[in-house]
Amino acid sequence: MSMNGAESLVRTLVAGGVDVSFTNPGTSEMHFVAALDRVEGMRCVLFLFEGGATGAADGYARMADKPASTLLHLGPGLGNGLANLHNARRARSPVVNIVGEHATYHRQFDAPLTSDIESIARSVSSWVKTSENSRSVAQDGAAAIAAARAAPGGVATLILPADTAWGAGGAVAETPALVERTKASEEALRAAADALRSDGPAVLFLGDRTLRQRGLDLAARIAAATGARLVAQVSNARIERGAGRQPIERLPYPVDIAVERLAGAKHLIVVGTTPPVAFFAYPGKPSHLQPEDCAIQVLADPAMDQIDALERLADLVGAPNEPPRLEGARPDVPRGALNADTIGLALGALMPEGAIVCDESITTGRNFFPASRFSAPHDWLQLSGGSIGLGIPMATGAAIACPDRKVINLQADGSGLYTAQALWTQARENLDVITLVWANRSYAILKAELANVGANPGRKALGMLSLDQPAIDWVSLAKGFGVEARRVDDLESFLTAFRGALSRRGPFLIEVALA
Ligand SMILES: Cc1ncc(C[n+]2csc(CCOP(=O)(O)OP(=O)(O)O)c2C)c(N)n1
Repeated sequence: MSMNGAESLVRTLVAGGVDVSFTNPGTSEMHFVAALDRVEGMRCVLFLFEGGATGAADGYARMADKPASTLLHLGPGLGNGLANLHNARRARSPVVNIVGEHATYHRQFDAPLTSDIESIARSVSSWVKTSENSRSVAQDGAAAIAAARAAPGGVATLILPADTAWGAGGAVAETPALVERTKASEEALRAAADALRSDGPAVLFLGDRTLRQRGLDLAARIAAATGARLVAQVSNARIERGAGRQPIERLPYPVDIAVERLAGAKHLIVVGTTPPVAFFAYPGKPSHLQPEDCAIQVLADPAMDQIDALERLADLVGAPNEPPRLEGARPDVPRGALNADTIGLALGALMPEGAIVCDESITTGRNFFPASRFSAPHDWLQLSGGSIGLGIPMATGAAIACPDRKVINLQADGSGLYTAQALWTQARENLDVITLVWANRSYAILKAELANVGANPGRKALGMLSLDQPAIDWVSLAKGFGVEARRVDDLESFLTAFRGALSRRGPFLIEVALA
């Protein structure tokens, strides 16, 4: 069948399992948009800012375990989407990142939207290619899917000159099969087992696939046999947790407390992540979080088969066949004042089974984790790359990946304002997302950071961290984007509003007054 390049690409994407496209297109992508219309099986979701589309692609990939595509408009559109592609890269989310470009023969004329797209793409992409013609574009699309899915998962940027889309002679290409992950070496396994058996406290430092139920069960069995502690990074792409699942502690964000948590550790066995480092350098504080004399063994890096490594390690250390059974109850519905502690308890008490928690809480959520230890089983997704403005888009993508599950987005107000227009996409697609906005009307974390870096803030410096003049009205904002909303300023009304939002479907936003 003869078709243009764009159509051959869309058909290749669908055949390769990429059947959602998060888009903000322009003129150079019009043939792709037209092809989306002609091809069955591709769901297209419009965002009003590219950071929404890229953050949604991240959230989608974390929950679907496969890539969606984006569709962005040349270098400027890609630039707008870059911060959340950075977060996707840090989460090791597979993303087929499609960027339109001027027709090949037009580029030489340096038209207004011309820029060096490949250079912009490179900093966040594991694979970058500009298609050359309409006959090879489908092959490039198949290669992009394979590259995005290649372990550990990454952003594959396919740049699509307009004439490769409208030119004729396209044919559907087959996506190459997934390459199997490499296995941990016998040597690394023995070193890890020796470390676990030797004197001195050991930490199993876990990330990526080991934070799903299977990995955590294995890790808990190893811990039961060896006394090792299970610890995860500050921020993780996805943790499966709640009743019936094995708990894991996360390193805290503040350097001093993180260093304290790892104090005394003699061995750190790393699986599915990299050794812990501080988010930032601070005068007089270390960059590494583990003690100087702590030996590090990397058993399996994120690209490797982490579950196989844990299975073999469990055998080697003679781990019990079953993980420990841990009994506990979710917290009671709290009473009293509305603050971060009571909100954490309310979440722990009311979170429904299968909830997907998207956590961009920043300071308000620092202590939420323990209260949901025994909540109904759920997933917890964090801001893995530290680039704020992910929460609302990530929740949107997660809701598209898992339409039968409740998404609860824990959203700090300052961060939410980077990409608030993704609420409109939630309304347009009628997605089942509750957004809880922590309206402290400040960049609270940065007030603490001023002190941490040893700066001496004056009135002007503090003014850079306040969002209260004028106060931002989230209820009006949400309603303007078509999302029902309500503001609460005491615990009773929070509980009523949250219960109400849980009992209905569709997007709802609660502005929680914390200032
Ligand atoms: C893209 C990006 N821009 C700026 C920053 C710097 N930054 C980190 S936290 C923060 C403010 C967070 O404020 P808010 O979301 O309201 O959370 P709070 O600190 O009040 O809990 C800023 C501006 C960042 N991390 N990423």
